[in-house]
Amino acid sequence: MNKKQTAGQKAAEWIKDGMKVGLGTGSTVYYTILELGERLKNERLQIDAIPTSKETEKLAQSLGIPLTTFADVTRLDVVIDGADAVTPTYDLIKGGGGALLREKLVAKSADTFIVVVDDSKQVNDFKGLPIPIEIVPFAFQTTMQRISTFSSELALRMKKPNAVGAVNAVNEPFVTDNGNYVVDAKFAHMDSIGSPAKLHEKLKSLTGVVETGLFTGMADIVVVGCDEGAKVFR
Ligand code: ABF
Repeated sequence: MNKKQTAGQKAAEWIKDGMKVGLGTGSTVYYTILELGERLKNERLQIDAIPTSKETEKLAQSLGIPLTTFADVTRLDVVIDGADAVTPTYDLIKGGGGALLREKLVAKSADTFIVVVDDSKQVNDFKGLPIPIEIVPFAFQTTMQRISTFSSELALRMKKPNAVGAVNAVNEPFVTDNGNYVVDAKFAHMDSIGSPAKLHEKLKSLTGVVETGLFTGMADIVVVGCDEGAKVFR
């Protein structure tokens, strides 16, 4: 079993009968969703799930996981999602898959937020790591310029070439499920900015920034897949 699978399957244990569940995006929570699909086949498990992306919605539908929306559910019992980086104080970088806005909305609506990662995601700090920032296309150049005044490096995230490969490489910005663009910004001089929470506030104060991939002080449990198995930090 690979480390992602170890973490993802372990996290599925927190899903109990009757729960409203947020299901995240990415290759680690993928195993949580597979495990949930298996459990639905083999036990009496009444749950309703809100997916954080169209990708997760399709996967959940294919496994027969009952889906709901925030039109019918205001609070979730638990959300399980991946991350790009986790610090020892459980601050996260999320959004490598471009789903950061819905992921944060779902995470903030849940009583328990469980993060699933393999041990390669554990970092001491976010210096020099790309932090995804969702911005409105209407004035993305201006917004990028304002971010660049305190970012050491930033790039508008582009669409990946399709499965055919580079021949069909497109030169178009990646567009989120919400119709916005994503900028990946690095902040090598984090010390001058202070904590990830302060950086998040500074970025959110820029008109045009919809949300950042900085999830600070939000994670309740972190499940880390490693060679020895799944380690649970709470
Ligand atoms: C998603 O999981 C994103 O927020 C994050 O970027 C991604 C990590 O994916 P993986 O588990 O595939 O590394 O929730």
